[in-house]
Amino acid sequence: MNPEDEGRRKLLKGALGSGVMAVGVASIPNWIMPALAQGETLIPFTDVPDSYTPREKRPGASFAQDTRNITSFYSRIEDQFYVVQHYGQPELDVDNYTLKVTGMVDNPLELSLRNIMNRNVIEMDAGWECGGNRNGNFHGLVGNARWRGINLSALLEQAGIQDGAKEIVFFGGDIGSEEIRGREVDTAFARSLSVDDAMRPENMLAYEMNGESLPVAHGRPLRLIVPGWYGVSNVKWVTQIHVQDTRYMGRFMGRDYVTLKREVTGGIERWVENSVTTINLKSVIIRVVSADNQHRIQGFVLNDGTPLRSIEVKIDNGPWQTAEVNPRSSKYSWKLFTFNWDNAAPGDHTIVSRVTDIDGNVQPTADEVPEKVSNWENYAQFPRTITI
Ligand SMILES: Nc1nc2c(c(=O)[nH]1)N[C@H]1C(S)=C(S)[C@@H](COP(=O)(O)O)O[C@H]1N2
Ligand SMILES: [Mo]
Repeated sequence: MNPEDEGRRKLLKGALGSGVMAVGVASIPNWIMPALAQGETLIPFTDVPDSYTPREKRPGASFAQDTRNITSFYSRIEDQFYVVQHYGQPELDVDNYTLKVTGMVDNPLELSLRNIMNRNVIEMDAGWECGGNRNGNFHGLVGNARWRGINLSALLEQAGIQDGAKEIVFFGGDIGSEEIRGREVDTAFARSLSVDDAMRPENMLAYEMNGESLPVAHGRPLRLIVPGWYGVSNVKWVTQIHVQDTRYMGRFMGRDYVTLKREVTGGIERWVENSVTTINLKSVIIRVVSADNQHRIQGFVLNDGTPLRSIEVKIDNGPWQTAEVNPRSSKYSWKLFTFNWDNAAPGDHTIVSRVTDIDGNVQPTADEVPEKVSNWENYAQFPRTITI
């Protein structure tokens, strides 16, 4: 089935009243899809350098999408959903593929893809960004898709996690050579979760994306999805799940994707380092369109799944004004928003968005985010400039 239709049907089934979003949908917005409607034109951002042309999505390569061209709730695999990997893209032999569950479990498992596909099927909309997404590429390391696969906690329950287990490590089938203390060693991409985090009921192992079997670039045949967490958690090409009683300190937990920032720790100010985990509350304006003298500002929101209170837009030195949220949004999808900008005056403008969740957390300005040395977790408000 066309995922768009599927999404629309789900919406009709009552996503509006599901309470997933705390944002009020007082009136049905005049758009459901943010695609350029007929007669709409894109107003160029003046903050985008003339030289900026994102590369096309190519086999084997990383890819950032052009956020000005986000056209649908589900990011198309061919040219929209971003791609990042650190050791290249392995082409695993799907016929002989096995997923091993090893370590501190009562019943070690070894499952073929067929075994996996015979388990209970779950589906979920989830969107995320790379922890290294940033203003420079207009936050193009982002995507939202419909995923189909199996429930992780059910698999772990079947394996039977033993008392004393602390962490669950997810190893990818991609192996890279790392120089560590002057020595070349082969290591697999891997990320770990605490047992509690791994047992969250929403985690899944996915073998389909937008109704297609998982493409090589996105982890064929199986990837982990930890909804509400940065992309790095979503291990592609998973071949082994290992349960252990020590912390896993591989490159992507202990050295890379580690945010170094200044924080007050128990009353004492310190520089602290933390592994990138849950997605910080963030909104980004992706485009401004016009039709018949009416302007619209559109963007996306990502967070850890906490329901939202509001998404607002500010034009120049005006007040914060409420934007409308795409009612197809769900807990872990991205939330596309639109703001109808009436009577936009000709001239230069600065526009910015901010999102607030129901716990009262507000997306901070660049001056308000904690002082940070590393380039991970860029979630400050992102002012854009345009000329009408
Ligand atoms: N096995 C493996 N999984 C991986 C990676 C990797 O290098 N190897 N990169 C991670 C990072 S940093 C990101 S941002 C996401 C990107 O997922 P995507 O390419 O499907 O968009 O995959 C994650 N999973
Ligand atoms: Mo990433």
